[in-house]
This record gives sequence, C-alpha cells and structure tokens, in this order.
Amino acid sequence: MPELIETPKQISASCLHQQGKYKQTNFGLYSHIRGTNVSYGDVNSLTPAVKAFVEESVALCQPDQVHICDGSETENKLLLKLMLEVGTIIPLPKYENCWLARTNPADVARVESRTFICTETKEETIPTPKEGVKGTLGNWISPADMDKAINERFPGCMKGRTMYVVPFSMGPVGSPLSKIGIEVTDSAYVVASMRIMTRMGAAVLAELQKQGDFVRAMHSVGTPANGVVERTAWPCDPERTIILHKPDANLIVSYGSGYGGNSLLGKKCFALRIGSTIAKREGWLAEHMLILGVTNPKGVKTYLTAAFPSACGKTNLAMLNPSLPGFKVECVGDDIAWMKFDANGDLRAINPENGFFGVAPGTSVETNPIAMKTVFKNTIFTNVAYTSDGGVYWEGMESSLADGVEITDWLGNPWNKSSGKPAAHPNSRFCTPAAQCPIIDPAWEDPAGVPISAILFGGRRPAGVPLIYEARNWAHGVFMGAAMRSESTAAAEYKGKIIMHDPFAMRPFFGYNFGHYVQHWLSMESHGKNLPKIFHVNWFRKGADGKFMWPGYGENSRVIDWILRRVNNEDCFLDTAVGRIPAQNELHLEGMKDQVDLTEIFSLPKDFWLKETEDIKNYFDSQIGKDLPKEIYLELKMLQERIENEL
Ligand code: OXD
Ligand code: MN
Repeated sequence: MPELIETPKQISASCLHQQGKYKQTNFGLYSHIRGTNVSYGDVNSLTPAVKAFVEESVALCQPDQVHICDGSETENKLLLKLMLEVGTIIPLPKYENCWLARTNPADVARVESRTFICTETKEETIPTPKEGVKGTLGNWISPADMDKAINERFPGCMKGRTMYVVPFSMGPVGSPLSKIGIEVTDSAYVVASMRIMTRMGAAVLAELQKQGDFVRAMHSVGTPANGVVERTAWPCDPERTIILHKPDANLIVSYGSGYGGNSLLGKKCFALRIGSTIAKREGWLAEHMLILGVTNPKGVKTYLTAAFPSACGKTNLAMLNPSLPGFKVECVGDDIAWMKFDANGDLRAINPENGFFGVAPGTSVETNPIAMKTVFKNTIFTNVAYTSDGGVYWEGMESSLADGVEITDWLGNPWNKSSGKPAAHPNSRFCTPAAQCPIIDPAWEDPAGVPISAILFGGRRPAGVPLIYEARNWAHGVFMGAAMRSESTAAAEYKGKIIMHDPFAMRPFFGYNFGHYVQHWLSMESHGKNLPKIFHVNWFRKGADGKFMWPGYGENSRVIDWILRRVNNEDCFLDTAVGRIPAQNELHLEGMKDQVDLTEIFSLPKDFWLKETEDIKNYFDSQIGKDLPKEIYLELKMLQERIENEL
C-alpha cells in the first residue's frame, strides 16, 4: 500500500479555497492523499485502515481533491453553498433551514434490478429458483464480474470533482449494537443527507480509533460513457447504474445514482443488506421495521416493531396520533430495526438511523400531523413541488395550501389541478432529523436498545386479508413473514399495481439467501426467553364499493390496543384457520366516527384463502425450493388443512 503523502500542516490552505469555490474553509490541513490535495479535514484523524481505503478510492476515482468530513455546522454551510451555486438545491424561505433538490427525472427511485450481492457461489446469495423461472429474491454477481463492473465504471469517475470522506455510525456512537461505516462519495447532496440520516463526522473517527472495524462504502454519481452530463445540477449515469455489495469484505460499491436508497449507503445497503449478513454471523436481526413505544391508559409502556413494504405507511404508524383516549405513542424509528436478544432473553432494538427519509405524498395534517410538525425545519426535500410563497407542496397537502399560491411541479413546470399529473413525484421524500420529531421516544438513543414485545407484519392487501390476526406461535409467525404479499408502490422502479410477494418486507434488501434468512429467524426462538408475539395487519382491505373498509391512521390505535392486550396474554381472541383474531367486542370501537363492518373486515373467504395458499406454495416452490426450511412448508401445509376443514 503506498504511503500517505503529507506535507507540513498549514491551517486553512485548502485547494478549494485556492479555487475560490469556498470563500472560507474550515481547518483544512494542507496535505495530500496519493498526491491529491486534501481540501478540508484532518488526515491524521483517519485510522491506518481508513487511510488505506481512502487511498485506494482516490487512486481509482482520481478526484481533484479530498474532503474529510467532520459533520460540523461550518462544513454543512459550505456544502449548502456549493449546492446552491450549481443548482442542486433551491432554498425554501418559508421554512427554517429547508432545501429542495430536484433530481434528474431518470433518477427517482431505488433500482432493484441493478442491485447485486457478490459471493463466491450463487447459492450463498439467492435460493435456486425452479428451472425456467426467474429468481426474484435478489441478484447475484460473481467476484470477477463485480471487479469488472467496477473497472468499467470507476476509473477516473471523480475527475474534476471532490471526493468526500464520510465517517458515519449506524446507531448511537459507541453503542454495543452500533456499527461504523466510511462512505466516499462525489456528491455534496449525499454528504448533507448522510449528516441527517446517520451520526456523521469527527466523533465517529474518534470512535474508530478505539475499535477499528468499519464497512467500506464507495459511491459515485458517475458520468455517462459519452462523457456528457445532461444536468450538471444532478449528475448521474442511469444507463450504467449499479449497486454492489460484498458481504465477506464488508464492502458496498454504488455507481450512477444520487437518489437516496442508491446513494445514502448507510440505509438500505449497510443497515439492511450488509447488516443482515453481519446479523446472521453474530446472531441478531437486521430488519426493515419501524419501532414505536405505546403507553396505555394505565401508564404501561410497550415497544413494537412493524415490517411493511416500502411506502405502505411505516412512517405514519411510527408517528401514530392515537384516536383512543389515554394512549400515547412515541417513535423510535420509521424504517430499520437492529434487534438482538440480551442476556435476560429480551429482544432489544435500536434504530440505526438518525433521521427519516420518508415518502412525502400522502403526508398531511390529517394523515400524519406529527410528521408535519417534524419536517419543516432542517430538512432536505427531494422531488416535491415548490410553492410561490417559498414552501413545498405534494399530493395530500391540499388543506395546507394558502390562497393564491402558485405551484411549480417537481420537474420545474407550472402546475395546477388540471395538469393531469402529480405535482410531486410519487416517490418524493423528506430527509429530516429524527431528534426534532415532537414524539421522539426518550429512549430512542439508549445504547442498550428498547425491549420489543410484539412484531407486526403487513402490507397493502385490497382483498381477503383481515384487519389483524395473530400467529399461533413463533414458527407460524415466521411463516407469516415469509408469506407476506403487498400491492406494489412507487418506492422502486415497478409500474402499475400488482400484488407482489415481499417476504418480511425485505425482498429488495436481503443480504443473503432468503431460505437461510428464514432459518436464521426460526433459530431465534431458542435465544429468547421473552419472545415477542407476532401479528399480521392490513389497513388496506377494500369493500365491494372499492373503498377502504378501515379508516386507518389514528384509528389504528384500536388495533394496537388489542395487540397490547394480547401481549399481556388477555383472553380476548378467537382462533381461526389463519390465526387469532379479536373475539366479539374485543376490538374497541367506542367513539369511532366511521362505521366499520367488523364481520366483513374479519371475513375469511374460503376461495380467497385456498388461492392465497396455492399462490404462496407456488412462490415457495418456484423461488426457494429446497432452501426453504421444512418447518415453513409444514406451517403452510397445516394452514391449508385448517382452511379446508374450518372455513
Ligand atoms: C425507503 C424504502 O426509502 O424502503 O425506506 O424504499
Ligand atoms: Mn424502507
């Protein structure tokens, strides 16, 4: 490994300064990495392993300068200024410290088809589908092809740009449940967003001096092969975008996209894909789950997690405003949970993130008043619409719109209700600090995590699936997670509304073979003295008139109330073929404005369930085959028998 070349330290002699890009630099030390100027930050704050990673990345990507992030306010101001100058963001003067980024319209969502896991053998990454069937549980790439993909894209890809070195911690810095990453990136937007979504900067480098392990994450927005960047405000290379993970090497490599899930590498790439492989090795769970705390009228606090596919209301549930009197909800996280059984056999969860990267459309004072109180300061919005009074707008915000205000859509065109297109992109987002959520849980940064008593699975199921049912035992609950299905949403590149299998809401995020993942979940039963109970919820069932049968949002507290009573082993359930549902009068509906047909919302049409279990069987057979643990096939068989005999 080549030596790090350092010249004597000269405070503030940054090359960005020399180029006049930054009027004032922070305490940039005049130094070099592989002959490239370090324009900001302290090379000596890097451990030898981090230096080696930065050196390799510099040699490959050939940036004009290197900026070592410290996470400070001064640094953030420099980045915002830079982004304003090139037009990556525009200010939102209506709010405090809020900004709007508009992406290249070709770069608006995660790209699942271009996301790969690299292992020696394919079987480590994906189950072997039935002959002639295309696997849908992840994409495998060989080590040689991964190297080739990198070599085709990365050499010189940061020429003319700054490489930012972003040290970040997933989870509170220093918690035994937390993990550290270093992301190198050529996007100031990524740096500013990582500062919100993770604990980022000098404290993380200091922690690394104590314990050296980190995940390496290399990101470039890329430059199209013909060298022409269409929108300099949002460079990207959609044609050649690729997201690569090498679990054995704790390595993430992402090229061509600046969009959140593809570029904020702490989130899906680290906390879920690489995270799930670390969790398997170390005996814990890295899951696509929100975490919330509920206090009942007696003052008893219970924590739950819930796994719903992307854009199915995790943020809304995490910030629930309970309609049931006397209940209080506090939010620990809205997207990801890292969970581990402690020495007492309690499942403890941390939210590895530091912010919310939530879907904006549909968020409103009516649906999620807490989010609306959270997002209008210190926030980077992406691809929402802009209002003439310097604010933002998206579908659902109609009631907050002041009279006479004009709207510019996410593409920068004038917009009105008759435009026939959404004003905000359906996958537009807010990126906002979790700490400013008015109902953030007092224990949200507890290094020990919060104790989890219930796990919810769920999705958008317009037909057949009841509002709530409870698993009969752990293995049945794991089966319920494996059998999850949901209507597709705009969070990824899929078009149209189809019911997709999305086991554990993790289909796009598994870091290893799904069959082995299920085995890992089954094995957790022996770790826990106090195993959480497992439930399935569906807020989205529709009646014959095509309307939702359940009002959702704050009224979901009624379902939570039943879950809490089940956690306390109250005898308030009825056994059915699919699982336990609330017994007569046990779902408390007093004071509810909407009329709900409970018979209908808990009905279990035999035809539907026969077809559903047939579909699940086909899915298991064609996608997972021999890799699926036999316990799960047994659960399916028992469910089919109960449906035959009891419905
Ligand atoms: C997300 C997603 O951004 O799941 O959280 O797509
Ligand atoms: Mn998510």
